[in-house]
Amino acid sequence: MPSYAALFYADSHLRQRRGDEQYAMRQVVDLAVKFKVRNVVAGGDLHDKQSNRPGPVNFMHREILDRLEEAGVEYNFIQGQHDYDVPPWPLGHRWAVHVHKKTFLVGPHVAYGLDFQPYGLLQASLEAVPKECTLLIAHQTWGDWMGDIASPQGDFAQVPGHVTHVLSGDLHKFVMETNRNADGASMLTVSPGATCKQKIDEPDEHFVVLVPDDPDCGLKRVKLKSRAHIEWATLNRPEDLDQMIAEVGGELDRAHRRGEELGLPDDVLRPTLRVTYSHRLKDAVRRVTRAVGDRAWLHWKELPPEERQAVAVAKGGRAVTPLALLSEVELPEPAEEVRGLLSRLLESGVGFRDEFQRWKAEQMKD
Ligand SMILES: [Mn+2]
Repeated sequence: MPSYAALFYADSHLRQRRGDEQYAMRQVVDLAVKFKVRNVVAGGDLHDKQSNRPGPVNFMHREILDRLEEAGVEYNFIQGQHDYDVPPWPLGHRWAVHVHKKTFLVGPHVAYGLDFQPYGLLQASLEAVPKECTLLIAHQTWGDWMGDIASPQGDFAQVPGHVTHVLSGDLHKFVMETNRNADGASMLTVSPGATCKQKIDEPDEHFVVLVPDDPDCGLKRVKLKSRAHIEWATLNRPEDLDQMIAEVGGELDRAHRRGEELGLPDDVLRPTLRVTYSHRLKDAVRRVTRAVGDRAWLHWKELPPEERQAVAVAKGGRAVTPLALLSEVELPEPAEEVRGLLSRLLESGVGFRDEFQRWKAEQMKD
């Protein structure tokens, strides 16, 4: 078995919720110790918010960073859009090292870290990556991947030619593929995905990535254990609902048993169950809630009448994004002005508050 120099994870979104985020971070430390890595590298959106509750911050410092310090495993991090703050949250612990615009060693690589960069600043920051760096640690929506917001800040073709590897947070989905850098050379681009589901429709499986000491060995992904998710087939007709009421108990028993076999802790044992149902089934929520009781976290998705569903169909293979859909929806009058404002806000992504202030200032002038 090759030896591993570093463990990379991203998008842990620590917060006080059902315990999934905390369970994932405990596994990150366990794996770092098990694989005897020299450093854990964290790819942004580590806390869920810029302003956090004391619980998750205490957990991160008193449990995760204390344990890494005791084990002598370095902790190098960058920030994403969600947790971005000055000074960064993890710096409340003496062991954490903020690697934004710094070089540091990750196995055979000289790595370079970049906090989330808005469009424009990213291009300038990429040009400034020192020549000796072969690994970029980032947190961006890349055009090549499109991310979960449809306004990428850059493309892999803008990454300098000396970079051979990019490890990036933000996508909330595992991807490991080859792309071309600015020199047209092959570059391995990796997104580990989030450490647990942040939204109900995100992937069920979650990973961290190990970087080997030997440059000739490949990167290795390791699966984290996660809460089970059950996606129930759409309830269209009353018979579908009757069948679900008859079968859901057995399905939940099986999920519970599998979770116990995996060794999931008590607070991660209860599965999530998403029920998609037609608006015509007026008693679906009441009957399913009664049948499930407290054995699952229920998530609902009511399907609107068919004529309204048509809006979600992509035109000519175009990606379905909020921005793309804006031309399809009916807006209150004055529709053109509303559409203009909405598209500006959607395009500005996380900067929407500033964009709104600019829009407001322009209105005052007029
Ligand atoms: Mn995120």
